[in-house]
Amino acid sequence: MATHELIEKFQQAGQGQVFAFYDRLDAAGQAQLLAEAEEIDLEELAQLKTTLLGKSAASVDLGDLTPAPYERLPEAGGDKAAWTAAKAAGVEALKAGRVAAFTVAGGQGTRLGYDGPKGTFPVTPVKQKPLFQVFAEKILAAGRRYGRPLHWFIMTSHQNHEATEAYFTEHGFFGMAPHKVHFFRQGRMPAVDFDGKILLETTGTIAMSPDGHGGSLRALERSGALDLMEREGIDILSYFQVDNPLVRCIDPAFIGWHVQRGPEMSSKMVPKAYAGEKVGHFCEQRGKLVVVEYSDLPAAMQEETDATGGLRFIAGSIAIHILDREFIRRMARAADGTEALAFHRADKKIPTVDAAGAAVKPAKANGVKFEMFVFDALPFAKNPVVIETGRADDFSPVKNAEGKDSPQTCREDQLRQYARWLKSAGVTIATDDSGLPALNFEVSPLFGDDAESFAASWAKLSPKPEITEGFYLA
Ligand code: UD2
Repeated sequence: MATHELIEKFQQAGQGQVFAFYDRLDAAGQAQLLAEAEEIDLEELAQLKTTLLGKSAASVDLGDLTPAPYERLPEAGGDKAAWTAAKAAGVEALKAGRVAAFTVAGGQGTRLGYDGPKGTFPVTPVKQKPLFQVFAEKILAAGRRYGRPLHWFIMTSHQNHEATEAYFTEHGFFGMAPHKVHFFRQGRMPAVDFDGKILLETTGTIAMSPDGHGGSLRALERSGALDLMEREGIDILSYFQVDNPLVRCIDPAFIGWHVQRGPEMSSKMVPKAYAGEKVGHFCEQRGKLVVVEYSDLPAAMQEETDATGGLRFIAGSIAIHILDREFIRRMARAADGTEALAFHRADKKIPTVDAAGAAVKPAKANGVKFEMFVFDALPFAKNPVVIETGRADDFSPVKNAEGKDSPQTCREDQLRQYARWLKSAGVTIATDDSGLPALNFEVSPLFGDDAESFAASWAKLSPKPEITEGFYLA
């Protein structure tokens, strides 16, 4: 679009303030501002002004919510035969090369006090492998097991895209074939003030921020990832977050449940550990599956108990999903808004400039950021299925520098897992009551990434090694 047309479009939309200082910028500055402006969908923004800005920040529809049904694990009373059949179906899909891994890695390690793409944060007990390496080795292991090396899609953000790519190059893609690892950037949304006016961050830049992990659906389409999947015969995307090294990146039983039910999106749940745990809640609402975020579900509902005394809204979302390729495409293209993911608003302190162009550091929230959440696609999916997973073998995120969900809790959960694997392979190892071994050691996912594969590799070792402090099993 020609420069004057673009500026005029903004003026007509009541957003002319974006170019208030345009004449003061040098040519490069002008070009940058124009490029940012071009990213903005003014119609979408105008819609958000009517739909979201009128409401208070926390107005989420809580009507008619009931707990969502889910498939229980066999050990929790689920149908063992159904789980066995699901696993077999998942293995089939993997052997047929229908599956790819997908990580949303747009976030930085801000809460961790870590400066850099979160996937580069070191997490394992001995080798201090970064999150990305743990996933790469799990994906490699699955490729070897099923005879079909997997593709891995990684969504980055503007902030960390170059750094992420450089990191993989520097580390030889952690053993993966570079042509199987695909990086693409997520989209951005402008921040607006409470009247819906786009905020400038500086006189020459717009206050832009990532559009949330829900933006992954659009970004998968826009980047050509869906077309690449189609060319490669991949129709199943295994979705997980960058912060959780315990995740089974490729879980045949989960894939099988998805395949057998023929749904468009599937999710894993864990029974919440305590009422206030910071996870989303799987609920049903007027016949649809929905996730209600912890920050949106009133404490009274989070604490509600059922007839057995357990939490009524027990099903916690740990952000592990499976998505069907064509479902993603449909959601990404839903331009008429009927099936498009809704935006959530977050009121924030957004650094900006005043009418004279001087920097303003607001002391209280002065505007709104917009984000989409991937789980908001669930109500649009046909026959979505939620399955239970064992927390100890699927979920231990690194989110905070200390306390809950910290590098320490995550390291301990990895050690407990190794100890359980050793135990089930017949090796005795001293642990405390929580199953935490006294020794610090590490198992590479390439040696074993679940009890079964661990036991198989262990059986082949002769002589058996002694597990000592700092031992690494690779
Ligand atoms: C998320 C879920 C929560 C629970 C929890 C489990 C939301 C809103 N909440 O909480 O219900 O499942 O995870 O750990 O999702 N990301 C991007 N781009 C963005 C924003 C996020 O790629 O624009 C990625 C980020 O890199 C990370 C993931 O999404 O991998 C989760 O982001 P978060 O840390 O904001 O989510 P959190 O911990 O609040």
